[in-house]
Amino acid sequence: MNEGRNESRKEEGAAQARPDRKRVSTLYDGVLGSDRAALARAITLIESRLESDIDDAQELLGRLLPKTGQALRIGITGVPGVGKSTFIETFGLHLIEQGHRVAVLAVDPSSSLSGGSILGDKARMHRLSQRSEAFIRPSPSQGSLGGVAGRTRETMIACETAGYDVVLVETVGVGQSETTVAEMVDVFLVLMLPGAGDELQGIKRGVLELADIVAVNKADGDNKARATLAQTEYASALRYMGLRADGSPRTARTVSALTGDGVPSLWKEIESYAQSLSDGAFLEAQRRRQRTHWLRTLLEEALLQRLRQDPDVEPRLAEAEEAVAEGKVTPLFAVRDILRHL
Ligand SMILES: Nc1nc2c(ncn2[C@@H]2O[C@H](COP(=O)(O)OP(=O)(O)O)[C@@H](O)[C@H]2O)c(=O)[nH]1
Ligand SMILES: [Mg+2]
Repeated sequence: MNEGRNESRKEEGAAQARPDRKRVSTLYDGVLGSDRAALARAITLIESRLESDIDDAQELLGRLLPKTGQALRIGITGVPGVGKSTFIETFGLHLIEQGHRVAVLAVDPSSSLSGGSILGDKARMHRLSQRSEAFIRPSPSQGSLGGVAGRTRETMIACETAGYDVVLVETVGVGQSETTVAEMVDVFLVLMLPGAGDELQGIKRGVLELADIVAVNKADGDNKARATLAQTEYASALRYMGLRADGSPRTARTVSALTGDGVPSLWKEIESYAQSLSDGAFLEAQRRRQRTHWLRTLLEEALLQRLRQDPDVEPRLAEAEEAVAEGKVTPLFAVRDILRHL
């Protein structure tokens, strides 16, 4: 494999030799040494689309990969305003109290659209961001990475090897992002607002199907009773949504990100679920399946890209479209013809 890469590099001519081993080694040592600045630079490299960076990033990830797998990966989703940022602050601080180191990654296509939301998030996670045991990486700017989650999986690898033993991946329930995130974490937590009646409708059912745990947030003050009612409704809805990876039922509970009520017991549940996953070898099975899924996703993306960039394909595609439109050939025939030339 490496030889193949060397060959293609030779063809590129006299540019800087890739991978740049010195740069990669410096980043590797920094990340393994839990140097935050090095971790941040490593992630920037991983997210880069510059051709010259991609080889270095792959080299770095290849070296880091064998050192991963120890962290617990938790996905957190919910509609804007449900309290994700507030929850992550409270939850993250609780985890640190318990002796953990926490990385927070955001897959949030909406926050890059409105600067306001990023500023709000910063304020809401202020105390967490001040802690040396926490590392918070805001979402990369939109469209810079391709795909819903861009390089979040790879970023997770870097965070784990830097010693963060709990990785929180935050996403907004928009489009496909929650499915993508559910495919890269061990435990998927869905935050809901009090007032289940309205929420059980529409697209949120789909989100519910991904949930290992539903937490109705804002269970404080006047909202408490409504939150408890919502919890009961979610609990009964979850009964029809199959079992978790270890065969246990999905659960619903209430929390208050504001007061911290319910946060310690939620963490206890996550811990015991994670324990059950690894005791029964379900964790490794799930991760194996997720890695395979990721391979296929990347392969599909890469194939599509090759198809779009292939200079032979474009004229053929135009011809094929014409022929298919006129009913001269079947679409299937045209597809096979194009693929033969790829
Ligand atoms: N009463 C109450 N308000 C909350 C709670 N969690 C978040 N909020 C408020 O809900 C609003 C949205 O919270 P935020 O964390 O930014 O939500 P996000 O958009 O999901 O990240 C803010 O005004 C928070 O102060 C909670 O547990 N109880
Ligand atoms: Mg937020």
